[in-house]
Parts: sequence; structure tokens; C-alpha cells
Amino acid sequence: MFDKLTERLTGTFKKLSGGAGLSEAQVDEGLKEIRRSLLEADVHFRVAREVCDKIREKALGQKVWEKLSPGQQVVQIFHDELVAVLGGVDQQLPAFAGKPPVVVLIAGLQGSGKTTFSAKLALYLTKKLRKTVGILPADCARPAAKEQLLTLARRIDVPAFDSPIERGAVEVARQGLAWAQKEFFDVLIVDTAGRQQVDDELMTELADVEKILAPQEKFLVLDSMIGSQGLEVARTFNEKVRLTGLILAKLDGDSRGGVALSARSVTGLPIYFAGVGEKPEDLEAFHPSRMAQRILGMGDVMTLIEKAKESISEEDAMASAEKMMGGRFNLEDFRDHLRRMKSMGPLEGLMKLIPGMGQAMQQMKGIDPEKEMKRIEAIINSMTREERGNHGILNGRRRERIAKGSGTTVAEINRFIKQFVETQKMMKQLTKLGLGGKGKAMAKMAQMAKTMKGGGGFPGGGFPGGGFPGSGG
Ligand SMILES: Nc1nc2c(ncn2[C@@H]2O[C@H](COP(=O)(O)OP(=O)(O)OP(=O)(O)O)[C@@H](O)[C@H]2O)c(=O)[nH]1
Ligand SMILES: [Mg+2]
Repeated sequence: MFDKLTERLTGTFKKLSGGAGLSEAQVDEGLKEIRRSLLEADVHFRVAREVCDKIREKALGQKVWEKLSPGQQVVQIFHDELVAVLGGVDQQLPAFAGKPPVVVLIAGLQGSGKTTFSAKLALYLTKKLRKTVGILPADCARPAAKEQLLTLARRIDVPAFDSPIERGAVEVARQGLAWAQKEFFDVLIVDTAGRQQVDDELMTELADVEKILAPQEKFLVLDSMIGSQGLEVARTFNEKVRLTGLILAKLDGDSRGGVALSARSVTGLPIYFAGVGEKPEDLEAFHPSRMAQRILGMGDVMTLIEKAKESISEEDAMASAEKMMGGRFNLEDFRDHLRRMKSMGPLEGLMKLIPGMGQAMQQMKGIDPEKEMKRIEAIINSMTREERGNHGILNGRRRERIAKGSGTTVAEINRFIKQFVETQKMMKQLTKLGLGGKGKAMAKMAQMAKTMKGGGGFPGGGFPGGGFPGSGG
């Protein structure tokens, strides 16, 4: 049911995971998306704002982005925030213990899933908690309601009271309680009537029934599909009968999940159970952390972030490598290549992802690849398009102009062009050598980089974002 939300957030975090550090503006950009996703999932606007404010506070407060990438950190913070919104890590189910019979009142709007949940809870209490349970049909508004519950009770083999529904809910409550006491049930589950919407008659009846039964637990069943107006329902019921917990029915449907996220936060009530089907067995304890992970698609988001990073860099690396391999690249290609690399984040981390690069990097110690890249880009930027396409036309006058434009010297330009030409040549030779697969080619290139170190070569030329050891000095 959270598919849509998960999809949106995955996209957002994928975007966030691109850079190395996260600026305040980027955090805000990401949060805008998160907020939009939440609102689209029918999360109450106030809850969405609160969640985002908290994430922002935590994300910006955390200055050191060391172990996790920024995207991952935001995911982590968001995850923790979701868990908190959904009830916290330590949420526990009620024990249903106390002076018997412990009465559990089930309330909610029409069709929300009260009767179904009554049977589900009865099955849970008898099977899981080994309690003796009685079911009291107290929905006197609809004659068929009692029959529905009696049928369910028979199916799960739990005793149910033959309520005199024609005498009204108050009388049913009185007789039902006496029955439960006589039978020594540990728990009495009371299914009540629903309404199209919260009205006074319903509330008065509920209050009267409550007075007689003095229920230990008062659960409100919320249809997960209802959207954020479900919150109004929860609030009103809570005002009248002071609920003790929420149940989310139909969580198996394709609702957008807003109720799950908002209900707890707005009412302050714990969500205890989730209905995940029509059968009495289809009940789950509500786990905030599991739900948060489900919303986030946590595992998936994490691996996606990693995958995205790796596949982008490797694919790019391969594409460039292929071009380089034939020596079919000009200065324009070269600059595009540099730009693409720069937009992908920290060079060092990126280079480590490329097979064979780790070693080559060892050889480049002492050279700041970022700085080097900037310098080279400045040089290429100062060329005309024609020059970038054909370096052969770079005569003395042109070189002088380029040096001025890029804040370098003619000697530097000369050195750079020489290295560029050598790299082209080298790449052509490599191709002639007929290196096998791409991976092998990369390894070979890394090795070349090593041997060329200090020889005025251009070892980084063929590598994505590679440094240019010879060109700096
Ligand atoms: N898929 C799914 N269907 C459910 C779930 N809970 C209830 N339903 C279905 O929702 C419909 C209404 O459920 P009921 O339990 O009768 O709801 P109610 O609140 O007792 O309805 P009223 O007594 O008429 O107010 C039925 O068709 C149930 O089978 C659930 O968790 N998942
Ligand atoms: Mg019912």
C-alpha cells in the first residue's frame, strides 16, 4: 500500500545521494520532495510539516557526513523520524490482563472493519495469548450484524452471546457483561454499531455502553483507505470515549498510507494492530519500525543509492574508456568528460570504484586531482570550438591567448597539449595491442598510469576524473 510513497522517496534519495556533502539548499530541496510525497500519500499536512522540520533540524545539525553518504543519512534520519511518528521502537501490545473479564470495546465508522477485527482479536487472544474469550455482538442498528459476528465466532470456535439486539445496546451490554462474568472469560470483546459519520446518537450510545462495561481497552478501527479525514474521526471518538488504541484495518489494500502515518501522531494514541485481509487470521501486530521500513523500502533505497553510484561511474568510465581506446577523442570530448566527472562527486571515492584505479591513485599522491581538473578545464574553456575540435591549429598566437584566458602560461599550455597528444597516441597503441575485455583494458591503463608517472606523460587522460601528474609541474 505504500508503493507510491516508497517510489517517490526512492527517487528523491537517489537524487540526494549524488553529491559528497549536502548543502542546506540541497537538504531543503530533498525535504520539499519528501513533504510532497507525504502529502500525496494523504498524510496530514501538519504531520508532514513536523516530520520535515525534524528531519531538517537533524540533517543540518549533523555536520560530519562520514560513514554514510548524505542521501543515506537523510534516509536514516527519515526512517528514525517515521518510527517515532508511528509509535517508537519500543511500542508494545496491551497484555489484556487484569480483573476478568477484561472488556475490549471496538468502535469505528460504518464498514471500517469492526466486526472483522472483533473476530481477529478473539482468535489472537485465544491462540496467541491463551485467553478464554467471549464475543458480545452489540451492534443493534443492523440486524444482520449480529448474524455476521456469530458466524465468524463459530468459524474460529469462540463463544458468542446471543444478544437481544431488539432491546438496544445498553441492555445488551448489561446482559453481555453478566454472561461473561458467569462464564469466567478472561476477555470480553464488544462489537459496536457503526455510522456513516460521527453523530451524537452514536456517541451517546457508545458513552452509555461504556459506563456499563467499564472497558479496559477502547479501540478505534480505522479504515486505512479513508485518507486524512480519518483523523477527524479518531479525534472525535477520542474526545467522547477516551480511546486507548487504534487499529488500522485494510492495510492490505492499495490505500496511500496517510492514516497510518498521521493517526498516531495527531491523536497520540498507539496503533496496536493492522488488518491485512478479510479472514480472522489476517491480523498483524503493528510494528512502527517495520512499517517505517516498508514505507521507505529501506533495504531497497540503500542498495539503490549504492547501485546508482556505482553503475553511473562504471558505465561512464567504460564509455569514456572506449572512446579513449580508439584515440578518437578531441579536447571537447575531454572537457565534457571532465565535467561529467566533476558533477559526480568526490573524485577519490569515484575512482576507487573503477577496477584497477586504487593502485594508480597511490601513484598520484601529492597531486590534488580536483585542482588539476579545474586548471585543465580552464585551459580548454579558453579555446574556441574549432580549436577544441582540432588541436593541430594551435599556433603560438592562439596559445598565448589561451594562456591569458585561463590564467596559465604558454609553457603550461604547451605541456598540456603535448601530453594530450601523447595520450591519444598511447590510446591508439593500446588499441592496436588488442587488449581484451573492458575490464582488462582498464587494468592495463591503470598500469600504464603507474609507469608513466613523472615521465611527463599523461596517465590520467584515459581515466574518468584521473589526475594529471605530469601536467602540473
Ligand atoms: N482486505 C481487507 N478487508 C477487510 C479487512 N477488514 C475488514 N474487511 C472487509 O471490510 C468489509 C467491512 O468489514 P466489517 O468488519 O463488516 O466492518 P464493520 O465496521 O463491522 O462494518 P459495520 O458493522 O457495517 O459498521 C468487509 O467486507 C470485510 O471483509 C482487512 O483488514 N482487509
Ligand atoms: Mg460490524
